[in-house]
Amino acid sequence: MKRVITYGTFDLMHNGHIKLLQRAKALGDFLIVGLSTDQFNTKKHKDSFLSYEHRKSVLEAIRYVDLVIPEESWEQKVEDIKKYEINTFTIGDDWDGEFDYLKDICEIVYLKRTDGISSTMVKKDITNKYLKN
Ligand code: C2G
Repeated sequence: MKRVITYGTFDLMHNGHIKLLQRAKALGDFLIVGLSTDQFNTKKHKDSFLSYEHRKSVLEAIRYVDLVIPEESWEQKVEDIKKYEINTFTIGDDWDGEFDYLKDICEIVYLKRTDGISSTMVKKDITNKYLKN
């Protein structure tokens, strides 16, 4: 069984996230998602609209996702890869090169980021559409 891991905030799930998860799963047989906790989001200078528990329940309902674990620090990736016997680490190429230090313990795949959509854009569009009137 080929095991894949990826990490992210996955706020306000959109097709950029879905396409990432779909391609991540296609890299193996079992996909683990390290989901950024609300506390870790603060360290990432990210403010997710939905709570960790809400984002976790959405991810767990997606057919490509087999397990969701909390992402609480930048440093946990090495430990996670060893603990879950990961073959492949993958993430969008907006992170290109940032995680090459993992190359000694697993394969690294940077997947093309989907253009034209982001959680930030969704938040802005909702604001413009519903709060301006
Ligand atoms: N993504 C994508 N296309 C988009 C938006 C996001 O492919 N239009 C990908 C990102 O590249 C990432 C995943 O979807 O691989 C989750 O995106 P975010 O929730 O923005 O994750 P991020 O804040 O980049 O967290 O330790 C790694 C970090 O936790 C990654």
